[in-house]
Amino acid sequence: MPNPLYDTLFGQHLQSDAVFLQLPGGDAVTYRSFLETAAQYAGLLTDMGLAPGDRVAVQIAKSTEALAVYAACAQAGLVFLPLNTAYTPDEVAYFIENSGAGCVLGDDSKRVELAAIADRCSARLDTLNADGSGSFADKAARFPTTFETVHRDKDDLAAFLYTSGTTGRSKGAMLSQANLLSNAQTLKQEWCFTSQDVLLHALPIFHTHGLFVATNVTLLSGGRMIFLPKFDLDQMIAHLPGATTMMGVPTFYTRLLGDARFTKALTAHMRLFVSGSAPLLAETHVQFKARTGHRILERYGMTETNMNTSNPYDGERRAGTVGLPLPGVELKITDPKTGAPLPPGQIGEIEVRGPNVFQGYWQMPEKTAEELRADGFFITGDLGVVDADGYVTIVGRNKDLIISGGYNIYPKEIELLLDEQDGVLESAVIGVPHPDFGESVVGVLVAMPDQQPDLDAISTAIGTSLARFKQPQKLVLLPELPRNTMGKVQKKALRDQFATTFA
Ligand code: MCA
Ligand code: AMP
Repeated sequence: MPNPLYDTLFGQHLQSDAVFLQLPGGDAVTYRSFLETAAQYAGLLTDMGLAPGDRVAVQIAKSTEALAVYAACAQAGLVFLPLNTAYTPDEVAYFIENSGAGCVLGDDSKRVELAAIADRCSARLDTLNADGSGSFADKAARFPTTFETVHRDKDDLAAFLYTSGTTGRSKGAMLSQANLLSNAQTLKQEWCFTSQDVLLHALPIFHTHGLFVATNVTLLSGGRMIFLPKFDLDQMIAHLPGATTMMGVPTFYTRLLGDARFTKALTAHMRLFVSGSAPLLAETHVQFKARTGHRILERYGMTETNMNTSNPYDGERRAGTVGLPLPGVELKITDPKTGAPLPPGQIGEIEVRGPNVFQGYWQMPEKTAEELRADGFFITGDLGVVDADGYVTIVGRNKDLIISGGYNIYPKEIELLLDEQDGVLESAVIGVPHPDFGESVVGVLVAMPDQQPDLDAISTAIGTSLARFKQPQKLVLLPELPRNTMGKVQKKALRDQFATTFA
């Protein structure tokens, strides 16, 4: 039965004995064996009573099996909802509750906490560990290695990815089959991927970059991935000779450049290096070219839109720009106050429209209406400018967002927790330059009158509710927060004051 996402990305490889995943220990997983595992998972998920459109929340370490859950959801018509493995139980509870997930898959080490959440939300819980063991794998082993693909339409939902908000809680971005497929097809074409490609994959697979960009493009091309559990410098250096392409966040590139083993000879055979998720400094682009002879191809995207722009494969890759709108993507720069289009050369808010743009936020029609215009343009919250040749440069953000090592951090979420701590009157959370992560988090606190908040105790206290990467690397006390005449906290002044904290 037709199911565009499954058929196009996965189904075409059902009989293929080509290698899909090359694991660091030396094992190789063929397309056929990967899809047999996925079919068993699809059989089990369906047998558990999950029906097309139901959500499957997954907080498991990067592994062949974790990726097979994605394929299984596509085949069974379920909505895949991957979660950062760094999220604390408090954070996970919200996603499960908000999405109404019918099933939760987690690591055995988190079983107790997840069981309490699943119980409360009437969701089924099973475990799946990085080594492929767990109750889910045990049960799935009894299911056939073939599964009759569930009929789905291109406009049916395929995945939810949660993205934080400037105010309030995280929002579930609803992505349809067509959203994912159209972008994968465009990127394969634009970046010239073929079945001969071997992608060095060290990104997490719970976000757009590692899952929908890197993995979907490889699947569509029938290529192979060297599938590393995470970014590790020694592993990257060891596996680069076997790769043809690599995708990473800027931290990957600065870390590689910081290692003397990363040489022109090591990368001479490479076809393409892609960077995104956070700004790549022009300086990094230039250093990379000088060291390796390669020009990193920078592109720009979002959870809600997948990829919007890309520097050209053939043609000039301009340092400091995110390139040109991808085919099929309309991009305009608008006045943030009025929404009126601005001419080339003027800075404004970036808006995009195209088959890549998501379907809205799950059960949040007001939030959706605030960011997705009735005419289909999505207001990105990024500030940019388009030059005479059509190249887009991102010059800042109209949203209060910190990007650390490619992970998004919304200050409001941290400020709400800091404000609750003993002796704290108010707080402001800012991102300041960091040599490794690009930006890092500083929490600025104001004490209640005659109180002396214990900064170490506060760090520990917020640590139980916030993923490690969101926790401020530094907390400081100020007598008061700088405010403008309207009483609004001047975060720019704070960013300037603390700019050299991690220099
Ligand atoms: C780890 N830590 C971090 C981060 N990652 N802190 C701040 N920001 C981070 N990104 C913490 C760890 O918990 C640890 O804490 C300490 O920093 C040192 O860890 P380290 O070993 O250095 O980190 P790592 O494991 O090497 O990870 C760094 C990383 C990783 C490789 C940059 O964060 C990563 O893979 N980032 C990619 C994120 C990504 O895929 N983003 C795409 C989003 P402690 O030692 O104190 O416990 S999709 C997106 O943005 C859009 C759609 C797009 O355009 O792609
Ligand atoms: P996310 O919410 O994780 O999808 O992050 C999307 C945000 O990451 C965008 O709105 C941008 O602010 C930022 N981003 C992604 N790619 C780039 C890039 N190449 N340069 C600058 N910022 C980027």
